[in-house]
Amino acid sequence: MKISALTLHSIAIADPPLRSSYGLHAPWALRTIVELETDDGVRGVSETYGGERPRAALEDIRGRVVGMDPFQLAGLYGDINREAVADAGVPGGRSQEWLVPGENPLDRHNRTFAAIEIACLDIIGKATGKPVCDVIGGRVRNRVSFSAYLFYKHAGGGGDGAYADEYGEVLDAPSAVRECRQMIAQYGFREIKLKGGVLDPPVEIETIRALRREFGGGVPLRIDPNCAWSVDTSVSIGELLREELAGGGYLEDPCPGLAGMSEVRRRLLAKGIDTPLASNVAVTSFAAVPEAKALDAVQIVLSDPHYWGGMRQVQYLSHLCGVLGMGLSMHSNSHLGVSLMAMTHVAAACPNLTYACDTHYPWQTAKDEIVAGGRIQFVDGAVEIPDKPGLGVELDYDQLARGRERYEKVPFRKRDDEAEMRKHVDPNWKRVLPRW
Ligand code: GKR
Ligand code: MG
Repeated sequence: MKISALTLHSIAIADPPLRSSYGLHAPWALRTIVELETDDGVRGVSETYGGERPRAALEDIRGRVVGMDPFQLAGLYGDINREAVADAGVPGGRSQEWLVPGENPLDRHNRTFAAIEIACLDIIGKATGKPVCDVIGGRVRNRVSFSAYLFYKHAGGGGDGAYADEYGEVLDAPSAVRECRQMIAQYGFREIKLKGGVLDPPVEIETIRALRREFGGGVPLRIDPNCAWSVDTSVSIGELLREELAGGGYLEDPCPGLAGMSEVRRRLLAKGIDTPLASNVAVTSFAAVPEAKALDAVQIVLSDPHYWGGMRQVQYLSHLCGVLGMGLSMHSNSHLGVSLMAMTHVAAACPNLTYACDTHYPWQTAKDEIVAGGRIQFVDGAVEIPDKPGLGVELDYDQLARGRERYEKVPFRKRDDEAEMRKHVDPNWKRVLPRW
């Protein structure tokens, strides 16, 4: 079996005006849909970051991919990563602090490989009649839980204005509770993540407290300010939210850098507060994991097949975290159903992944979904592994064509939340870390 064609579809999907410490989401998020076809007519698909650079990186390896056997992934990984070995040897040197996901040059090879690997695994699954999670070693769960991923947001549904604004403006604690109630009613989520680092800390503290009052102690809570707090602020918020973040919750990337997180941890432990610290910013590569462990800076690593180098690398990460006594969760970015299924399959095959995964899926709509049959269904906050080979999804080519048309109309080719913030909220806005 050989890959005979590689097709790239650059698409744009509506994205509401969500806030984070990076700034503001643009009305459109960009994605690339990767399609591979084999000489015997099997098609595999994956979804990755959008815009010019991710597409160009995939174009660069077209010659290496077309003609290869989709089962021979280790050789491809080696070839793509050859020049990245020196980068990977810099512990902590690949931090994501200042870069939106998908824009870290040091992840570029992992991102490119992942997009091909996932489509190849879809092909392998279809060729062998097995779901991807069983191809990569076997599932340890049939259903993968996701969390209600809350964002503070401005009013508006994103896109060209023709998208419904399901959640309205969310810029205080009561509206965040309302947003969460709506999301839980629709998807049944049983864990909650709040994207923080947006409003003054007292408002975010009150939001977490209000969520706890509303949903009770049985629903774990986590907050992720993407490094917007200083060490002192992180420690005092850790103290103030000690009860709310206990019982399966965590504090995600409160401040910049492993040294800062290590200090936060030390000072919280000294006060008898054992809230785990999680990260998808300070730890984005294998090289950073031992340092994070040695400093006790991070107790839970957020994996992501899109930039950790695909599904098998996430499984290796799961194993490494297990060996080091660290927990594993999963990070997300604005995405459609193909990414959701890739995340679901790999999460199903990671024994050490015990937290509900992040997903931005509620922020996208049926109007833009490119999976045949429409939106992926959640039951009780979880996605079930479909009883189908491969990822279990096919493309809707009409929807894909609409996504490509939208992409042609979008005036930018790269996510820039700071620029959006200046355009729509405050012309003088600058990202400052830490801000509080
Ligand atoms: O979508 O604005 C966002 C998030 O802030 C995203 O870019 C982060 O990478 O969700 C992510 C996180 O957990 O840090
Ligand atoms: Mg995060």
